[in-house]
Amino acid sequence: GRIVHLADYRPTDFVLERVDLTFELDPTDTKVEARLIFHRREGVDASAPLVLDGDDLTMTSLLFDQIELDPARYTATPESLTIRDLPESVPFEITVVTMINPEANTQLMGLYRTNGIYATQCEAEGFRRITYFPDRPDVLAVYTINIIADKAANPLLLSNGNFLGGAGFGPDKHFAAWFDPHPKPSYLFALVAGDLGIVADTFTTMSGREVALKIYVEHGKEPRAAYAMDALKRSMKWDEEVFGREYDLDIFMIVAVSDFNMGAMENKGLNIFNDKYVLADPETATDQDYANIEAIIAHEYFHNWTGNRITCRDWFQLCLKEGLTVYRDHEFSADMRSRSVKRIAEVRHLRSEQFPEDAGPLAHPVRPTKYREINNFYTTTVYEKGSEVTRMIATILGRDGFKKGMDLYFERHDGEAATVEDFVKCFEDANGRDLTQFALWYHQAGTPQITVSSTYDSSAKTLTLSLEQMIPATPGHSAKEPMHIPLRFALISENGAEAVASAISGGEVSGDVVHLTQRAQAFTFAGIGSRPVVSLNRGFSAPVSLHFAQGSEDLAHIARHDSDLFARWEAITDLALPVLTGAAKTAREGGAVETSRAFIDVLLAVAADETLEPAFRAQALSLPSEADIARELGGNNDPDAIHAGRQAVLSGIATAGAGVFGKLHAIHSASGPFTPDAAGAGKRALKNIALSFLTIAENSPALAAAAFASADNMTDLSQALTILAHRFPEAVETKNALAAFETRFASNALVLDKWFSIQATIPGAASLDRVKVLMQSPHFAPTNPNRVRSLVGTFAFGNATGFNRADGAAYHFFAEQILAIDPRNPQLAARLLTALRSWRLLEPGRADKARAALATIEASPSLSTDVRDIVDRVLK
Ligand code: HT7
Ligand code: ZN
Repeated sequence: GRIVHLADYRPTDFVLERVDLTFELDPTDTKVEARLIFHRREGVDASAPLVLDGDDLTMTSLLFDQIELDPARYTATPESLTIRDLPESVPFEITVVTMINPEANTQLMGLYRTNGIYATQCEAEGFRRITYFPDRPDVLAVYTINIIADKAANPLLLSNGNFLGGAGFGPDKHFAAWFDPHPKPSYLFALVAGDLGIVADTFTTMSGREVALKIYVEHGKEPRAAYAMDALKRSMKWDEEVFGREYDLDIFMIVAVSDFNMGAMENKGLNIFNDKYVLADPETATDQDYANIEAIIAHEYFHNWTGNRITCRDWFQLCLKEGLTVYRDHEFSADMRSRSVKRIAEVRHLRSEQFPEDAGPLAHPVRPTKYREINNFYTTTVYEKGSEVTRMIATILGRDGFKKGMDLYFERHDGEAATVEDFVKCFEDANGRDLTQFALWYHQAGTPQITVSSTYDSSAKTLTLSLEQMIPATPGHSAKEPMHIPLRFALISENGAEAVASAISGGEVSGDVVHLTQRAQAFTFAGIGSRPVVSLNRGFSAPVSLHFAQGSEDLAHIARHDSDLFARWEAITDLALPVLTGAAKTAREGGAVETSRAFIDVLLAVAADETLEPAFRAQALSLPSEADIARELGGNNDPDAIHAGRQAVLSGIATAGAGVFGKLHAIHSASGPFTPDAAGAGKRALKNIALSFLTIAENSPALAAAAFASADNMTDLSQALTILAHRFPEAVETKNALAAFETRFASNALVLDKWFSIQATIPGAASLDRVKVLMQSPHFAPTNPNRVRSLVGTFAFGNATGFNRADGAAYHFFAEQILAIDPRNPQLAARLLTALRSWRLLEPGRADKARAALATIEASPSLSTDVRDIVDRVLK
């Protein structure tokens, strides 16, 4: 594929006025008739042809104003339809018929079949696999959809908008018509047909309109959609209360399907979901599943305003809808749950996924300027860093200023396809603030590195905070400008109180935010009676790495006293990292790891502190991951040593804290009936991490086996199984538990995904053979993305010692898998392949073997554009 550049953007030559589509559904021979009304845009040359996009299309008929078009006037290929000699100014109608084969569509883009259900996925460029079309997000039109299908097999015929009507159609068929009054781009088109169960409810909007809510799932699974429905109603209410946004159709539908490339899709009025993010009950869903469902239901619903009503001018603007909508779903979850605990989870995710992306060969700005395959830009940088950039706007402008900017954005751009510049301008105009420097966050890739030092002058009673920023070089961009970095801070005095300080020099300080805008700045604060401890980047106000040589006593002080729980967790992390990197080095040298008593004391004090919410204590006890340690070490990494060092630290904590963990486990084991809310989840998290430490201390599978036997919910059951499998892979208790789990959930593919993942992440070199055996399981299906991700994906992304086994065998296996998946589903293959993006951080032996595996992929003559794009960039 050729490279697309932002700089080449220009509007279409023809304006699309209306779209009428008629589908005659058939598993292998679906007929699509598209009637499109266009007119030439003012000022466009009268000789310019109409060029429509296609992908793998077969055209059987083409009419111009209802009359067959002379073949001399058009050129049709599977990839495009060009029509010449068109009217200079009057509107005209094109009627094009294409034939498509949903059954053969394994890419899951366009119209496909999954378990007997017809479903579509059109973002980003799937609509062109259905019919010839100006398939780009700045072409907005009103759609009418007619669906004709066999009645017995497809009692449901769904599309976007409001239902117009339906009737019988011949002896065995019926039809339905849908009309969506809101102009939309083609990527938001959706069609679903088939036989599904329905969960129905209603929502009354703030202006008193009643909206029908429907969630469609496989028959028999209706009870498992109750939580999703509840999350949907809460999302609708929250968007009214917090953003003033009301729903705008008579019906809102969600369809759950089992073959899906991503989490879900925000099609107007007809969201389509990976069933993993709809179905839940205590027996089959973990607390994490519940939290994910709540977040993704909200995310897709919120797109109705941020993405659908206001969409993107082009795909370079993807963060305009994604970053903003992630920010909105983060805020929603923070309001539904514990704000600090939610923030900790967000930052863990950002650091483990986005920071490595931003530091490696796939780094790109939040608003990229070129791409070869747009599917590869649905990245954690666009989504999560994009959300952090939105959050910083709110931090800089304050709650009210942010709200004013958002209101202006909705008012000014409703019904339009907008750009990042349009978005930023709304905040500037609504607040009278220049955000030019701030906007660099959209344009400069790389995680800013901030070096910090502080000096206290006891005679002048001043504190000086010196900050220096460095933005690392990223592919294609080495010289970077200093950015506007808003850092929340507090000065904490000896007794734990927050000192009131006034900034006297150095730059802008507004409230509790220091604005770092120059390469180096020193801020001085006056009126400080004794040396304070600096708590910086509270709440993770900026997505940066801080290099602050803070003594461990200061960190322990923050960990014990900061009123911001996020900052306390961060201080614990900062205490843990040197312990863990030190342990990895010691383990690599073959030495005996000793864990600092001071660190253990801080950790156990937090664990035992009954004034703190259980979910927070569980987070504090979940030490930085092996990937976090690898990132901190920064190169020449040996995953086995990192693992061994971390295990030794865990043992040290387990032994010293056995008493504390015993109590926590006992208290929270008797915590009453299951509720999926945050409070219940927090107690389970604390109990289960206590169980894992107790198991380490006792070095016996007995406790976990007992927990497995008595669990009354999937969180406890899967945690117990994980502890057994990861600690005692060969124990009879583990074998029995794995077999019992498999038998009990044999008919529930989503639960078996957990069974695959738990086994795929058993540490050590032997896991490769385990994964190979599991691929032969009757429960595994190489064509289903959830199965592939839970087994191959979890192994590659989540099993550092297994995937990086020293002989390189797992890289070789992985390359084979990528080459096998690619012809079927390029999007899935390309996404999995990013597991190798940080290969350069490995020690030379492993790095060479990883490079060789990448080279075999690169040498394949028939790669998809998706995989070719990733492998080329990762090797460059
Ligand atoms: N806007 C959607 C992103 C998306 C997608 C979803 C499913 C399959 C393929 C896809 N390509 C892009 C999901 C979202 O961010 O809400
Ligand atoms: Zn989204």
